[in-house]
Amino acid sequence: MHEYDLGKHMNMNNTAIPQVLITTLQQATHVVVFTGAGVSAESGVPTFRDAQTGLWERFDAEQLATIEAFLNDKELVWGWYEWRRMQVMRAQPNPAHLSIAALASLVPKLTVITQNVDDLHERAGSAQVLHLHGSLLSPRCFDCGQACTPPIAIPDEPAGGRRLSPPICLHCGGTVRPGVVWFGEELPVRELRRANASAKDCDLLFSIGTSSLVYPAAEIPNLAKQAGAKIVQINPEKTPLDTDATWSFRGPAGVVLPDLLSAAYPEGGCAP
Ligand code: BV8
Ligand code: ZN
Repeated sequence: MHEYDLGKHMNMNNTAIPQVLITTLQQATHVVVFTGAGVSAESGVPTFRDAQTGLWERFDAEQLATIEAFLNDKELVWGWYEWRRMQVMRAQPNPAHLSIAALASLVPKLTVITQNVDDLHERAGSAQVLHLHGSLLSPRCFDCGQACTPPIAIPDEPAGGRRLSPPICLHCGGTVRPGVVWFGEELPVRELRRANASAKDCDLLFSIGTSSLVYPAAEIPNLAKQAGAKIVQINPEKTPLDTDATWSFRGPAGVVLPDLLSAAYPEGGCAP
């Protein structure tokens, strides 16, 4: 595993990008970008494992992101998701999202796979994003599965959040739930199948801003590696992927990705 070192290709943000990675990216026919909550960190959206605050500070996210937590206290859990949705709607895509969107016009084929439940990739311009863990913006009925449009008005949320009653399904009168995949729930079959197929087909996979702890999503970089792809990890912290990554950049995605694009595409690359 190559940890990037300064000095080789100094450029605007002083990030060193190895020439072999630049060439690998320039010659790639299919690039996969696999993201986690860290890619939205520089947009001000807390990551999944950041300590909870306010009303939820006594919980781990993993305790709240379960069907049991919702059935046990719908108002507490629905309030958490609405508070998170409001944070996302107030956030803007950051240079990491914009670089990933720009990459689509710089490589022959790009597949974006995300574990995130925000829409910042889409708002940055990425298309056909594969959401493995659902979305904050697609609540559905707990009972009949009918899609439910999220409440339009963003409540003027107190900083610490608040308990909120989930909406009632207009189709069957059941309870609306967040449109995310909870722990213990199956991932969407179509998205996971397409994500796995892309991982096996690509020649270069970026794993960006994920602790690489949640399965089966965390399997995706390994599928790519086993199929012969090179793996680039971008994360300020160490993760279990360190041993399998070809290159690991210990830095924020919003700095490393623009550097990488400007090093690989000095003419075409855009500094988002
Ligand atoms: C299932 C939606 C079975 C909800 C989420 C093996 C195989 C299969 C399952 C399991 C298995 N082993 C264990 C399991 C069970 C479980 C699991 O994986 N548990 C873990 C904790 C061990 N998996 C499941 O339950 C899955 N379901 O397997 O069902 C089944 C099969 C058939 C039929 C029925 C059932 C479901 C998992 C999905 C759970 N839902 N999210 C919500 O959001 O509320 S997962 C949740 O974690 C988020 O989606 C998040 O994206 C995901 C991963 O976290 P990260 O994205 O990595 O975020 P995190 O905060 O952890 O890390 C952020 C990283 O960013 C850090 O490393 C940080 O250093 C870095 N960073 C910070 N700033 C920056 C940065 N990086 C770059 N730049 C920066 N600026
Ligand atoms: Zn219903």
